[in-house]
Amino acid sequence: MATGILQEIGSTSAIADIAKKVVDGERLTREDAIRLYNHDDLLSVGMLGEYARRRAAGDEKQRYVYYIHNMHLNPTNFCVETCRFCSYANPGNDSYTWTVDQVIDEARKGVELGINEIHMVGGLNPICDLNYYEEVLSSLKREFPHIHLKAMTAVEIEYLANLEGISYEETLKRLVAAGLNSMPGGGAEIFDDEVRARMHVTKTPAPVWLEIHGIAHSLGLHTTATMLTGIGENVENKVDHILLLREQQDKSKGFMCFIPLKCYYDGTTIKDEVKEPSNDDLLRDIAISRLLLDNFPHIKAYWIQLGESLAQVALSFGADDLDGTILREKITHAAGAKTPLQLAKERMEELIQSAGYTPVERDTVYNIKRVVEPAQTIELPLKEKVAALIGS
Ligand code: V47
Ligand code: SF4
Repeated sequence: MATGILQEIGSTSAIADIAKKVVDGERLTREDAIRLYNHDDLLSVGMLGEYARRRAAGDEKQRYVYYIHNMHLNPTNFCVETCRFCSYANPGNDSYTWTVDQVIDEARKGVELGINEIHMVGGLNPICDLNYYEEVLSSLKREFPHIHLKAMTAVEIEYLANLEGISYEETLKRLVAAGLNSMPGGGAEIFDDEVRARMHVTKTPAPVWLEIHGIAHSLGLHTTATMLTGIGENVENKVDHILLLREQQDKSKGFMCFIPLKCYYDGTTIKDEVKEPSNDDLLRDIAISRLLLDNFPHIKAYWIQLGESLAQVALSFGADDLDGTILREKITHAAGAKTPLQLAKERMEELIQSAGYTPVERDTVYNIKRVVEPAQTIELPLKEKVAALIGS
C-alpha cells in the first residue's frame, strides 16, 4: 500500500515530501496542511486522505463505512444569540419552545421507526434552563431507556452554567445524572476571533469550547467536533481550527469524530460577503482533516449538507462515516438544504455499497451493530466521478 501511494503521487510532485511523511506515519505540520490546501492536484490530496483513512481503520476494517439510525430533536429555536449564518434560530412568529411532553411525543415518532440515538440541540433560551434540560433528559431516559442521548453542545453548556451561576463541570455532572450519554460537536464554527466577530458570534470562544469538551472527556463522555466553512474563513483559519482540535485531543482523548460543515445561506445576509465553499474545497476539508487529525478515529461526510453524490466521493477522500438516517433535520434545511429530511437505512447502505465500501451500522460510540456484506466490491472510478462533480 505504501509503495503504491508514493508511486501514484509521483516523486516529482510538489507534495512528494508530504506523501513520504504520511507513509512514514510522521505528524503533518501547519505548513504541510496549507500546502495541501493550495496544491493544484486535488486527486493526489484525496488519495493521501484515503491512505490515512485505511491505515487508521486497520486491515480488517479498511473498507468499513459507518452510519447510525438516528433522529435530530430541536426543543427550541428561540436564541439569545444572533449568529449571522444561522437561519434556524429566531424566525419571528415561527419561534417555538416545546414542553417536556412535546419533546417526548416527537422522540416517540423516531423511536417507533427503530432509531438508536437522539441527537438533541437547541437555541439558547432562558425558558429552557438547567431544570428544563434535566427534566427533558430524564424523561427521555425513562420513556426510552435503550436510546443513546447525544445532546447539548458546548455552547449550551456554557449558557446553562452562566444562567445558573455554576461551573461547566457541575452543569455537565447534573446533565449526566439526568441521562446525558455523549455530546455533539456543534457550535465550534471557526475558532478564529476575527471571523467570529464578522459573523457576530459572541458565544463560546475557542478556549471555552475546548475547555468544555476537555471537561466532558474527563467525566468519561465521548464527544465530536465540527468546523463550519463558508462563513468568511481562509485556509489558514481552517488549518488552525483543526490543529486546536488535535492539540485538545492529545490532552483529553475523548473526540470520536470530526465533521466539516458547509454553510447554507437562505435567510441570511452573508452570501455576498463570503466565498461559498466549492466541491473541491469540501473534499479537501475531508482529506486534510483526515491527514492532520491523526488522533481522531473517524471523519464524517455529513450527507445532509454535502448531498448524496459528494458524500459518496468524500468516502474516497478519507471520510469513513455518513452520520445518520436523521429523521427531522432542521438547522441546515432552515437555511436552504435540499437533501431529503430522512434517509432509510436501506438507502444509506446502498449509497455506501455503490461507492465501493462495506456498510456498517454503528451505535453512537462506534460499537458495531451490523456489518452488511458488500453485494460486490465495486471500485468507484474516482477520477471520472470527481471530474463529473467538480469539473477538473
Ligand atoms: O453548530 C448553523 C451549523 C451546526 C448553519 O456532532 C449551519 O455528530 C449550515 O453541529 N448552514 C449544528 N450549517 C450541526 C452540527 C452537527 C451535525 C451533524 C453531526 C454532528 C455531530 C453535529 O450547524 C451548528 C452550526 O455550526 N450551522 N447555521 C447554516 N446556515
Ligand atoms: Fe443561536 Fe446556535 Fe443559531 Fe448561533 S448558531 S444563533 S447560538 S442557535
